[in-house]
Amino acid sequence: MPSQQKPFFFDASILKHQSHIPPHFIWSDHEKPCDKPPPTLDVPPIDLAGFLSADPESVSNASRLVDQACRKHGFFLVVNHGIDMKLIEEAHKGTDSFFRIPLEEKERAMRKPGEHYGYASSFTNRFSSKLPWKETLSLSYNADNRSSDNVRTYFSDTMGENYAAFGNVCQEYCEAMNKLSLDVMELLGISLGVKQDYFRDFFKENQSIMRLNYYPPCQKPELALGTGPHCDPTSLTILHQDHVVGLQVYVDDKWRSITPNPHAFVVNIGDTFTALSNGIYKGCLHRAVVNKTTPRKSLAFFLCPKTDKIVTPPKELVCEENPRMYPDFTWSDLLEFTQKHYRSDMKTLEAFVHWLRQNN
Ligand SMILES: O=C(O)CCC(=O)C(=O)O
Repeated sequence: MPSQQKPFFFDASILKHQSHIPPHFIWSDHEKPCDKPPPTLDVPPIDLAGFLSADPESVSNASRLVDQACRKHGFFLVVNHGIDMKLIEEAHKGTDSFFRIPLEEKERAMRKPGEHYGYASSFTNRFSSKLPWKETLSLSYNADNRSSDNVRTYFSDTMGENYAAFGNVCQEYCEAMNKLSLDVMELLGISLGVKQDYFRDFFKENQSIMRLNYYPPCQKPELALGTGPHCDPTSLTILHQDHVVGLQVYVDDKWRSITPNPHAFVVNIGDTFTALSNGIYKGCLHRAVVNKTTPRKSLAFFLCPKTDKIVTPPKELVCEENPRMYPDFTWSDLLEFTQKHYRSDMKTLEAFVHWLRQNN
């Protein structure tokens, strides 16, 4: 459980040069990154354009590959996804510029206690050990049409009009991720053998999160982690990495690297979808490592249900051989649990279910 001591101040522009890193960032021996980069994981690339063309062979191939990957480890790649490369490049460029501005300026968007959006570093973190070597900017995206401008507005309101252009890029990027994640939900509906539109409809009014991750160089990369080992508590993560290696996934009791590919999105199942699939699809333990010389960026879109929607599996996924594995809950309950009571790790879902049962 979290230690609630005073948080440590993280100014990346200073820390990235230090050869002695503060103890708050040092992980225990069994959790430290491997000495050499681990072998890569062969993640199946899913041809989304083929799937969306409704060509029977492409649909059957895509759903078979997704089904195998999600039963085993919960990770796959999507290629031919239709997202404009220029938009992806602009999102990376804007992210780079944002994190390079002085700390005082980034602090205008500082995440406030109890909120899950805004600028955060270990300075704002509620923990004081095993701190992640990174800075983040989290944005709240609401797919509901009535408030569809929320990302753009957030930037102008907190950072001022100079950030309007980047606000537009992030708004557009979220809208593109919203579309892509609903397409993937259709694929997951088919691969799980429920109605094709079931999960697309479930997530239509999603209240999701976009997170820009920035990992400054670290002079002791063998002691620190950019992001500690965790499974995402959200439903589906769509991640775009820049060209710098860093993402690792734990499969078959080993850490494996996921090689960056500018034309692909890395997709992974989160705890909420594991519960929705009645435990059939796994969320996978992953982490990010840092390096001595090159900053690394990743853009993560976390698809989440509308906060008050009941997370319960469709009846087709519950049977005598596979009885209900998790109680009903809402995303708002799980979000509260991870924001106030628990630091996301590989056991979040288990701990959450225990907490729910104790509190009901
Ligand atoms: O940066 C990465 O590759 C992983 C990021 C991640 O796991 C997260 O933001 O939860």
